[in-house]
Amino acid sequence: MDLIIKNGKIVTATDTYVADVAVRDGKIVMIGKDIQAEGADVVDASGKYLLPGAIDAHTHLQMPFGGTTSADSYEAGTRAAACGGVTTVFDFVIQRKGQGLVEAVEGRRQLCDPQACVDYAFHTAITDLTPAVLEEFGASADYGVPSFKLFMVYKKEGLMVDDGVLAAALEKSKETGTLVAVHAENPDLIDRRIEKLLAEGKTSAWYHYESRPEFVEAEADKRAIHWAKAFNAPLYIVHLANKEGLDEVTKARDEGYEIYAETCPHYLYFTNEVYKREDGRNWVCSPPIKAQDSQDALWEGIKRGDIQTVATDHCPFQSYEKDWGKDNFTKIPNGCMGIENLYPYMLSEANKGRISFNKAVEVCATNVAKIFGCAPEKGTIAVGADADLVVYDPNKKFTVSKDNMHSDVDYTIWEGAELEGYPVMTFSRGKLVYKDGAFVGQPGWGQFVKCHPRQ
Ligand code: DUC
Ligand code: ZN
Ligand code: ZN
Repeated sequence: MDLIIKNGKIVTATDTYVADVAVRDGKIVMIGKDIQAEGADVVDASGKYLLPGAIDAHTHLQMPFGGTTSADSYEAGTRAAACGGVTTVFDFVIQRKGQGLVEAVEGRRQLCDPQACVDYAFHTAITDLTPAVLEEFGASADYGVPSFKLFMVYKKEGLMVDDGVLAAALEKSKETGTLVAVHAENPDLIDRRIEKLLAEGKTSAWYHYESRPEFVEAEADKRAIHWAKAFNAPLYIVHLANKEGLDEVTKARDEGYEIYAETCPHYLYFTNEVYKREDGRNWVCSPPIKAQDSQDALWEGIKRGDIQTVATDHCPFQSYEKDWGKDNFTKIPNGCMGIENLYPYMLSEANKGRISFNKAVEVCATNVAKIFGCAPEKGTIAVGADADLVVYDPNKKFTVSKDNMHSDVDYTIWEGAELEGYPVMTFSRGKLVYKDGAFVGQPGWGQFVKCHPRQ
């Protein structure tokens, strides 16, 4: 035995109980009472919670975007992840025009492998769905990347696909056991609204929200769900932020369709009021943060189970880059940070009684592993699973500040957020990577997680 974590209150998506967890060669090998083993490191977790490491289903590390590259490298992003109790990140590979799917992933792995401080998996954002790429869905799944994202926006940026492409991908996904995810917003409305707002001299961050309000997102959610239903294909809507779209998800699920929805911590904590702030540009992301009624609906959706995952869409930019849009909101690189805040925030909400700890584990870890094919190795505490574990102190009070975060970005939108409880240790496959506020892991430790296609 290499490690025994004793007397922690183990929380999974379904159970809560006190026990010891024993780890050998990076795997959980025993769970029980009074486990003894000579030579093993022993951690006393009495009075603490022992949780599965979170899986961030949605990050953009070191990604060329918005005229620059997102500010967290794989090293910085996964270092911050470790310090926030995230032990696996799903990052997006962007397929270049003409590029094969496996080729795109292999290229990204070369960047990621030497830098990753925790384990990582990929979704591929398909920008060029040629017949050859459609035929490669199965090969990508066999390689370990059985999920694809399609952008219904970002026309000028060359990322957008049309409805024909979306429908073709959905149809193919069914045959190949893969899963299509969408960024849902209506591009034509956005472009017209931007043109009008700028012509009227409306250039502040608030108008980023006004250019793509609730109904702009809801229409695309409904359209994507329509196509998924038409082909009876599973669909995953990333970063859902509006009530009307969620209502459509709920309806489709009630009708028996396999529709999944993800939301993000910034949609759960902030409202569109942030865009009225002098530093509102820091919250500019797409879809934008919506009004209070959407936030309330998202929390209800989590409680009902109609939102299955909470992930970050971590895509930070430095202040000077956000400043490019001081006088024109369309020049602000889109994206917010959250990789280090996701689990502490959701767990703090659990600690305050808004949701159960089991629910926080379910949406931040277990459901992600199940939906994207890395269960049973990831996402829970069970014999045979990877020893990706978080020791959480429910009594530790924590105020988020740029100075106690571990990414490379020079500010945080979470500045001043007061959390009840905080992770005190993170283990990645049994290796301690974070302890009491400090990163203690190493770049290159993280491994590629080969995800399984759906059955
Ligand atoms: N939205 C963002 O805000 N940033 C990255 C990509 C995206 O869709
Ligand atoms: Zn997106
Ligand atoms: Zn994203």
